[in-house]
Amino acid sequence: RHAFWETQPVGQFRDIGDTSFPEGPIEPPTPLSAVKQEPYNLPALYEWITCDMDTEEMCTEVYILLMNNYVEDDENMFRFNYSKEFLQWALRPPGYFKSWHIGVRVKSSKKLVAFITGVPARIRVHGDIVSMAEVNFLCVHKKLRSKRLAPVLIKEVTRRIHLENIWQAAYTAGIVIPTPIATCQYWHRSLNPKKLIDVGFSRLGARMTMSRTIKLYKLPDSTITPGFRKMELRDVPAVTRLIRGYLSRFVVAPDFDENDVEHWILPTQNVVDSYVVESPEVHEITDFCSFYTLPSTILGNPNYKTLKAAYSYYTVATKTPLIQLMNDALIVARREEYDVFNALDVMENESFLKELKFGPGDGKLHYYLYNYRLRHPMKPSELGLVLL
Ligand code: MYA
Ligand code: JJ1
Repeated sequence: RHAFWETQPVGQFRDIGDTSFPEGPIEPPTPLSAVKQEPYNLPALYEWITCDMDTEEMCTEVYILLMNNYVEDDENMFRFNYSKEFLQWALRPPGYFKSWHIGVRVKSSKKLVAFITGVPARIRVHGDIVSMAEVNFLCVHKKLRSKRLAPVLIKEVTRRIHLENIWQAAYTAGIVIPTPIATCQYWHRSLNPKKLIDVGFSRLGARMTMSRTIKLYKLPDSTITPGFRKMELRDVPAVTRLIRGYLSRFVVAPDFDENDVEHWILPTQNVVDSYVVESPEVHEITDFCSFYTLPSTILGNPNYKTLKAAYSYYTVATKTPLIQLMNDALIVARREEYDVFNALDVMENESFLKELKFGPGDGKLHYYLYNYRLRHPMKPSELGLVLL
């Protein structure tokens, strides 16, 4: 069934429910000297490259490969269109390794035809903080599909991660492989319902007219929470305290320090947006919310080229009601001309989705760990991790 995944140190379907396995690493680390020193073999026409994401040229090549070949919905109507600025942000967090940004070129033409990346992260699983790689942006050009190139890419990124003495990884996918630690549901909140309906992202509900639908999703022009403002560099210590406290409740969550928060949460134009609530009385940061920007190309629509989507990222409410905080996030996203606000049912998100008029999408997102076994699969609400 899974000729490749059955050979890998991941939970196997046949072992589900078997409580005789201990939680933790599936295989122990090997000495670094025992890690294969040369890259895996590629078919003869192709060659490995390490992508220097500092250069505009390399970023552009990766951007174009992904723009034309990355993830689509099940009816091939939309394709993720990560921006260059987003890729630079996602791939260069504190302590990143250039060697984990891996491309495959055609030797003769130098055309980039495949890609895979890792970035380092500390992830807590129950009480243990584990050094991991987050693996993302696995992509094989449409013309080279089903030739078993993906397993070679995965083995090569694994080898390069092992060379940095890291033995675990976290990743997500829209498909089911051995074996999800959690399966999450995508939810969508229309901000620009007319466009969403025109492009086939959503449908007019039963007994609904366009004007009733527009009214249903209408939002106020200004946010409601007093002291709600964009996050600034000076907020990093307070936001770090809030997020660390909050994420400690979940079974699997990142272990963010101030450097991580500065990179991952502090606003970056057109990439990630964050807002804090500064209590007007005592100038204390009591809450924050964040979302990242990931447009999708609309495939084959004569009138519209892209769908501008915001994705709920990390949110912590200690004083403001979570529903009110997220409603303010919707208000700023609408004001900044996002068409839709997306969220997964992770963390406490279920508590606001229905009330704020999100509806379930047709997509699921499965979460995975490499070389780490969990005794029980998790509910989405036990997951404190959002991958990009
Ligand atoms: S998820 C996003 C993945 N990208 C896309 O969906 C973009 C569009 N699709 C493509 O580019 C291709 O279809 C891809 C597969 C490249 C996905 N995760 O080469 P093949 C297995 C893991 O003939 P292709 C993301 O980026 C498949 O089950 N495995 O197939 C996170 C089969 O194995 P098996 C996948 O369609 C990535 C084999 O590959 C995925 O031409 C995390 C078939 O290979 C998938 N998304 O190419 C990667 N899709 O026979 C794992 C297919 O066993 C990281 N396959 O079923 C693991 C941790 C590594 C680091 C460890 C460090 C310690
Ligand atoms: O965006 C998604 N689905 C949309 C569009 C569906 C188009 C036809 N297939 C959707 N729209 C309904 C919205 C509606 C708004 C009003 C309220 C009710 C709902 O459902 C889906 C997620 O739902 N996205 C995808 O399928 C994209 C791929 C998801 C897997 C991602 C893998 C990520 C890789 C990680 O590295």
